[in-house]
Amino acid sequence: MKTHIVKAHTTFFLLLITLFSLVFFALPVRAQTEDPSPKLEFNRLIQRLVNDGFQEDAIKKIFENPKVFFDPKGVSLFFVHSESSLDYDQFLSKPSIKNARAYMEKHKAILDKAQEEYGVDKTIITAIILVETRLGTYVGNRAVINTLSTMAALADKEERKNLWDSISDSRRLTKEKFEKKADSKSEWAYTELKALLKFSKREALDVAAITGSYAGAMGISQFMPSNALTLARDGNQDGRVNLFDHADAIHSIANYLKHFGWEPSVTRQKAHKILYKYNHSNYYVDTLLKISDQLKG
Ligand SMILES: [Ca+2]
Repeated sequence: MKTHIVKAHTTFFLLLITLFSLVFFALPVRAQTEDPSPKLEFNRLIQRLVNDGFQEDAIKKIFENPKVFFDPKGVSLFFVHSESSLDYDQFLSKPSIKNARAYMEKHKAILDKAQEEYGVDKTIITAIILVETRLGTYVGNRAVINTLSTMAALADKEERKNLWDSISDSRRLTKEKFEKKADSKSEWAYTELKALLKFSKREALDVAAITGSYAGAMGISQFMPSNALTLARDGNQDGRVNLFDHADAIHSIANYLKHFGWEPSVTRQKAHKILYKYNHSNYYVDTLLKISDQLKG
């Protein structure tokens, strides 16, 4: 009987110890994974946004989301990306032009409507969609908010040092060039981040779920948030601007080109100048014009 009680006591204590250990060791782990992390890297950025008029609670909530994080690896591409590695000629291949023709056929009604409404040739709209996202099939999978927030956080010297250290192996640039780029790009990213926050709020989108290119360009048209905010259009007239929808993307591109001076009788020289705004590369613009010529023929 006594042995039985002792055994029961021992079992009870063992159970207690096990339970205690489970609670004691499991809690901090849970806390690490489920608690919103403080994300010290963004503290100054959050304060700056609040100073600039963004609602503190809403901003803090966005940055508490586990999907929103400092992403040095992602933005390192800004510093090592080189245009010389791009191959735009691939878009002039026979299969590529054939795909573009099929796209024009599939979206004929929308393209015709946009061409008529904005006076922008549908072949140039299609050329942009082909080169930017392979006709809407490659829209990028990086969280735009992470790209822009990380880049914007580089306004802070400490965060800048973290990034410099983390890209030390892949960099092909001097510290001086890096600093210069970080100066200009952090301000640019801050402006785009503010636009992204306004755009997602206006369109009632989950900002953490918006994906894009390494530079933060979004959707089928690869618009930066500042352009999305002002120049994007609701092509399918469902009351929302969704750049991942073909009708909205097509109308948005047409509106963008019209905004910068495109008209039905646009000269080649003027067309070049307008398209250069979309992407600052002569190689890119020449390719677009060649694609457009082929699609006209
Ligand atoms: Ca729409």
